[in-house]
Amino acid sequence: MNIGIVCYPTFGGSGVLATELGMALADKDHNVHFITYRQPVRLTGFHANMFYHEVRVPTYPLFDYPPYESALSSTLVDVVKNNHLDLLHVHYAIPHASSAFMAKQILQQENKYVPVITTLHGTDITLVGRDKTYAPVVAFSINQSDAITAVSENLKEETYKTFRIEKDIQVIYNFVDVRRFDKKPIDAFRKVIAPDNERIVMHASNFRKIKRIGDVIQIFKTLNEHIPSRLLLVGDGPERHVAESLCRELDLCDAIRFLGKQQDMEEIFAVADLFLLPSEYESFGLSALEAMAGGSPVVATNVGGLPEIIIQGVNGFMGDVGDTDQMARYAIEILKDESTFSRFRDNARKQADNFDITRIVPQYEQLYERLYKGFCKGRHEEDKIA
Ligand code: GMT
Repeated sequence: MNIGIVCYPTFGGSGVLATELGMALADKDHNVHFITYRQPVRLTGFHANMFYHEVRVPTYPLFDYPPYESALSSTLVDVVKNNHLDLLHVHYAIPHASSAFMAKQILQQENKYVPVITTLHGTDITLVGRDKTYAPVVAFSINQSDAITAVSENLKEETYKTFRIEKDIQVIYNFVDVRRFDKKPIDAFRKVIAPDNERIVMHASNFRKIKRIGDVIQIFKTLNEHIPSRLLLVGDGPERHVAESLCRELDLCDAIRFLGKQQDMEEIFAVADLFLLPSEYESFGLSALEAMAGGSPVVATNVGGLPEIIIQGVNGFMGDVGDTDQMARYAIEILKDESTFSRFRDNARKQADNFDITRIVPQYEQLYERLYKGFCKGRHEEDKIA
């Protein structure tokens, strides 16, 4: 099939998932066209079946806000027509679902039909999407999609609670390429970070308020008082300066390393012993799944879709939002001795297997097939009537 993928090209989970999906589909002989305003961060290397189309958003002195949504719709029309795309799969509703709807309408006027799939990722529903500035457009464009998927049962429920959605939402969980993440740690890297064999704890995110970076540091502080440890903070974002100040205030600068945005996440996950994700909300928590694939148990909050991947006391623990003492106790429980730690570690890897790329990507392919066939049938019937 010829598939168009629209996503944010940044380090956020929705862009990562969309890029990994596109690369997996290209490996399975589909032609995949990424349509984004910048090359997606995880889109690396050459692939014969993969194409990249940049959305150019020209500026003009009149525009305080260049109209990205219109530029995206026009680019979609162009790419669909010139590359004979069979469907468009947009990730993150805002503004991708409404741009795709507009493109579909334009194409229909020229008797070209292209089904649109919208995958909901999280804050497009639970935070930004429900803001009344966007809500009517979000609800309308989701309802206009030919298929809607959500990355967890929790997000599906949240979507039905937030908007009047008249269609079925199919849950297709996020996935991880277990083979890629199951790496041997690079000894030299471990030695540099933890020269005295300290435990290595990790957090990775876009450092927004919802991630509660302060809680990551507080949990780490208590853990480090009981079990000598080092904390790796991967990523960047608006809360980074808050995190840096807190490290200084708590006199933890020597124990915490800010690694910034990183490409080779699997190398970093491989040296980690524990992953922390004390977020206010996570629709799924893709970074937690990638951590598990790398063999790290997870201590997180019991919110959103996290209970769908973390099994309490088996591959990690969940505590209440903000209860850093409890989450620190959980971290200590996991790392207290080698046999407990290795049990958690094995269970984390086993759970990642349940979300392996080979199990999840076929679900998207089946959805594409179903839609494509339905669309062809509809078109055929319309032709007969005409
Ligand atoms: O908030 C982020 O971490 C980024 C955001 C995104 O859309 O890029 O992530 C959301 O989508 C991810 C991929 O489906 C999920 O794993 C994250 O849990 C979700 N984030 C939130 O719900 C806060």
